[in-house]
Amino acid sequence: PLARSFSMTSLSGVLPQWDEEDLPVDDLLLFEVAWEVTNKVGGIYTVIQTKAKITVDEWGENYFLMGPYYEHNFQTQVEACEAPLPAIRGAMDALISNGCQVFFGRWLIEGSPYVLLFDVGGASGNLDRWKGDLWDSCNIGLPSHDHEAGDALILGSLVAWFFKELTDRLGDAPNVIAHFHEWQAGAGLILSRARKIPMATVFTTHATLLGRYLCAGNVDFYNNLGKFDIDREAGERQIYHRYCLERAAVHCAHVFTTVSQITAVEAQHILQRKPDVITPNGLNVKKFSAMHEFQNMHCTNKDRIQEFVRGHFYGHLDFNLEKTLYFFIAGRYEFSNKGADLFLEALSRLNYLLRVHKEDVTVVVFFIMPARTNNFNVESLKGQAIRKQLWDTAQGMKEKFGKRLYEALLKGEIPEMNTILDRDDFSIMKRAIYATQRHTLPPVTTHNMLDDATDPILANVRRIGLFNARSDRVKIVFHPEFLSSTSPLLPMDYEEFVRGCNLGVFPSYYEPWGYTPGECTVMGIPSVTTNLSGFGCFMEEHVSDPAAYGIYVVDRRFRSAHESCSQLTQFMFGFCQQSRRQRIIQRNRTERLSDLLDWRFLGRFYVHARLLALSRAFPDKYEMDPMAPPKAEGSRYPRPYSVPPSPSASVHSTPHHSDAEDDDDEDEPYDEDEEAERDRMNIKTP
Ligand code: U2F
Ligand code: UDP
Ligand code: G6P
Repeated sequence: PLARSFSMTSLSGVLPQWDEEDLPVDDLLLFEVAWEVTNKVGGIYTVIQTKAKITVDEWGENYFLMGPYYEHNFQTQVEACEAPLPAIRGAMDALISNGCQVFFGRWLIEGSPYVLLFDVGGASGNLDRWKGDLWDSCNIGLPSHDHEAGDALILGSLVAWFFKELTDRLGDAPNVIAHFHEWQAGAGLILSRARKIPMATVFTTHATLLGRYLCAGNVDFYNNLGKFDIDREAGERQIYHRYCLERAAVHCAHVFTTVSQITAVEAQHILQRKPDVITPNGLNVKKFSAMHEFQNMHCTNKDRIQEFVRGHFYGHLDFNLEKTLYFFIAGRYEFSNKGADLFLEALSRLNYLLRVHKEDVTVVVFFIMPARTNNFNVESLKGQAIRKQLWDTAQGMKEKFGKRLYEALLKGEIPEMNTILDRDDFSIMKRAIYATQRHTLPPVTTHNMLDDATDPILANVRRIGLFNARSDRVKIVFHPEFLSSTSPLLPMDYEEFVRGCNLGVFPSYYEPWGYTPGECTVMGIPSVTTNLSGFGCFMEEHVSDPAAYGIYVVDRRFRSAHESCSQLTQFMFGFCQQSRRQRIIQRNRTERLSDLLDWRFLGRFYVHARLLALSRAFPDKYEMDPMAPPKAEGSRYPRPYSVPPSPSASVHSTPHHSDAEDDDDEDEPYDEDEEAERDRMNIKTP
């Protein structure tokens, strides 16, 4: 049993408590600093990039993103231009005349925000001096072997220097808000505050360094949150200096925020400050003009995945592709943090259940997690080549057949079907079929793995024995590289792939937010998440019956690993028992949750954090009434009106649906649009 004592109610006060008036953005400048501005590393890039549009809509020309300069990124993503404000140009010139390179332009993403990028490599000659400055201002010393921390300090020193030059030139107005993300940007905040630069500051953490390390090390994290000797733990993992940067930044900020309630509790213990505001991660939800467009997109992309499967499983296609479901997990390869361990265990049980219940469903499961490889393996490439060859053979025969049929019809005859193709044609077809014989099982991985023997996914696949045997109802495909539309194997980009799948499975143990299930949601693809992920908790809080909407939340907090695994297995088994029609209805519901994840709603938490920071940095100018009554609760989605409380429960309570019935949409008086309309009217709008 896990963490029964772990309570988060104490943090409900972190939601905005005041009705925000619009910020006087014309009299302000907003800067957001992050290592991932124009530079994709992980989820923070997604935060910054998807949020840009609504921030530009609000702030217009007064919004600037700051990050590291990389020549390649600049050339491919940024359109250089002159900075609009004389004060910004002046501050840039001050740095440039001292030998540091600063670049300005528009980032070519939706919203085209301004970016200010600092050449970290070019300024590395100053590192030792800046290490001294850091030590003098806050007694944090950086070891020479940690280049990532060194780079973070260089960026921070350049940023703080820029802000000093800028605010000197601006004087009293406009006021500056500087919002820093994650410890890599933290040095800029620490130095700015040590130098008493007059600006309002916000710091957002997207995880805690120590939390990530402790969880990856198989520690019972959530039951022991209050008990860790944090300094010693950081020291033992050789991240003490990084931890100090992170913690100092947290305490220097006027306003401290994090991405979820669960990470707020973690931060309170690990970083020793309670977040002032929770700033959940949103998405830039593009609505598709046609109502059911995303259903069609599911269908066409699923066909493309199916083509891959036809090749990969050549010679073993004794399962019905019409009754095959596609599940996947994707993300950075943190085996246990991302819950791949639990997933594999549950898949082994699912395989057993599908076999004993003699279900005719087959599940093909993709693991998309980058590991060290030496390119695609021969067997996988051969599979696709054979599929292509069969396709070409079929096309050739079709043409011959068509031509002879045409000739016969011209003569007024109906040809003898048995003789329309000759002996040679049959030989060609037989040879093509013989080529599909194989003496090996379809491979579990698509690449040559460098650490084959020790790789955790492969090691566990060996242990549970899921080797893609004919009798297995669960088949595994491990693709240890992010997807790309230029791949010779599975030529799809990630978004297309997600759309084509039936279920995303993300049973994370450590996940401050977790973008992957949210991305599934806005594409109308159901997913599994957990109550240890920020996203999962957020959905449980805002949706009455998440499972009915295709969001399955595995309880990893109050149950043992064994119980969580059983629950995950039941979710997946229940999903497999749904008819096609039930899946279509479920996808419609899933997609309806999109509004909840849209920055147009979630962006207001950022607005609140900025106002709070202003009121603390410039109390005379920006007032906030701390006694104002709490604002109304956020939006909440009720249970869908029609039918079952949850589709998996419905399997028992509704008459069995056969796939034959699925094509007939008239057989049931069901109106999805009407249901949607009723749901909408029940949402307390944000
Ligand atoms: C969080 O994801 P991130 O994309 O920020 O995760 P990483 O890019 O892996 O970075 C996390 C930090 O931990 C450090 C790393 C970063 O500072 O340098 N780190 C490390 O030093 N050594 C390691 O072996 C592993 C990590 C979060 F996890 C998601 O749930 C959120 O969705 C996302 C966006 O908010 O932020
Ligand atoms: N992702 C991707 N290509 C892939 C698989 C995943 O670009 O083949 C992206 C995915 O869209 C998501 C990010 O990687 O935006 C993972 O973010 P998440 O918040 O789930 O985890 P993090 O890496 O931040 O811990
Ligand atoms: C979409 C399409 C349907 C298709 C279905 C497949 O809804 O509009 O034409 O039959 O997807 O769904 P499935 O859950 O079986 O992948």
